Amino acid sequence: MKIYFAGSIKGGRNNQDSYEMIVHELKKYGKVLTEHVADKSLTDKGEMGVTDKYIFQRDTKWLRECDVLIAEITTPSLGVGYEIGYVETLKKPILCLYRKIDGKSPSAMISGNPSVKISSYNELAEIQKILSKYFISFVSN
Ligand code: 6K6
Repeated sequence: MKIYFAGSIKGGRNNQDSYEMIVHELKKYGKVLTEHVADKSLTDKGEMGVTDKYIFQRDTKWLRECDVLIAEITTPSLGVGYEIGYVETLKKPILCLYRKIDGKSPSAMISGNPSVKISSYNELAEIQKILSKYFISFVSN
């Protein structure tokens, strides 16, 4: 299974620890196309040595190739929102995770969207259970 993991880059790297945990867990279920999104050394300045055009073409190709999109949406990101919309038009499954912080909640364009499944967590340790439950139902459907 090819998994596209989406997480904020230019939007801010405050939740990078969650991205790392999610990618660690996702590797149990398939090939993560976008492991670099969770990389601690990647800052909100982005990847060094590659152009924006290259990133757009590579990432949209991966979005067309993937079997599922898993997005961490706690830190709002234009890029992640775009990726969710792009995959929705391809009718692929989408799971969004967000961490309950300071009473903030995701955009209504995500939480009100019937094509998107959303799960919230308080602690990083909960991520493992959320993903295992999701992929068990994914395989049985
Ligand atoms: C390169 C040079 C300067 O800035 C960059 C940005 N680098 C990126 N590298 C890899 N993936 C990216 C990059 N920028 C955006 N993305 C994709 O959009 C990823 O798949 C993320 O899920 C999402 C992040 O969007 P922003 O708007 O938070 O950057």
